Amino acid sequence: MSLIADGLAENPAVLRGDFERDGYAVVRGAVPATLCAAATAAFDREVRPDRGYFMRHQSGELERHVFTEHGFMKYPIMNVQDLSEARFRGFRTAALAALTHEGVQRAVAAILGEPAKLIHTMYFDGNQTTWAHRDGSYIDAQSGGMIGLWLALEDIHAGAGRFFVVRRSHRHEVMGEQGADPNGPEYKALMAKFVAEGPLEVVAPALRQGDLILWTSRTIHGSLPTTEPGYSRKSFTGHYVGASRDYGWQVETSSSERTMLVNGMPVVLHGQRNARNMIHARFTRPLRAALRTRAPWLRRLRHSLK
Ligand SMILES: O=C(O)CCC(=O)C(=O)O
Repeated sequence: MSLIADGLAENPAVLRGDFERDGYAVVRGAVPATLCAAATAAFDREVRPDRGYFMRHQSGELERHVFTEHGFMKYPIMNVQDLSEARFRGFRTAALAALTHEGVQRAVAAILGEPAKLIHTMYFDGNQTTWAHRDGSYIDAQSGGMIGLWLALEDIHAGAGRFFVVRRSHRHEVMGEQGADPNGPEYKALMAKFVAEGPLEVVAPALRQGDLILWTSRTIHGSLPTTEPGYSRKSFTGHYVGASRDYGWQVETSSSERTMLVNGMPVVLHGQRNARNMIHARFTRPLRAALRTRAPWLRRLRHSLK
């Protein structure tokens, strides 16, 4: 396993070497505990009690919170940078401060070879048991090279459903994955089989508050099933590309180019896409459902008018 303890600033070449060889690396204590705690406290204060709609990673739709039996938000929020500043100011500010913190910037720049741009984010509280996947099947820098980063906001308990990577999978093809829909059951089954049956090692490092794990856009990763549901896995994910690079979606038709600067780092805003999804979740979907429900009544009415 690639472990870099504190010596990162002095030795970015070691980090880059480990990352390129294994497809991932761990950086200890990159973000101060106070900032991690501020983010989770702001989540509890502003976001957890909110009954509105949030963009979700699993469905790609705006949905209300679903809570686990222990009261953790089950499905992560996608793109915290797009949250309303008026309603979630404390959480959004702390989230972006953490994901653009100097310790994060140094780690991603060491790997990218240039300062980074943050293109996609997530916040985790409970565990959705994320299916094994390569990020590059969904989103990547043009011609590859995006980095994923998971920041532990608390000490992550072994039973909470730790983040895992498949070591050296970035250089390994999975038979049948080419052309499979990354949101479809075939892709997910192929990846799950590959994780379960090898031949590569699955690694789920113990991460403490403020630690990072970074991985390539081709490294297969996900989250282990939760075995002790009383533990949360509070964390952020950030996906970064070199600031001079464009990015693109494999699963979307267009990519936002709108950015804001946080701690000097460009952060991509996906708000318009959210607005479309909001209209869909609040109006189109319920209207379609209502029309479906009323269809027999409409049919009867039409029939009696004939
Ligand atoms: O922590 C998780 O559940 C998975 C996160 C992930 O897949 C990602 O950030 O790309």
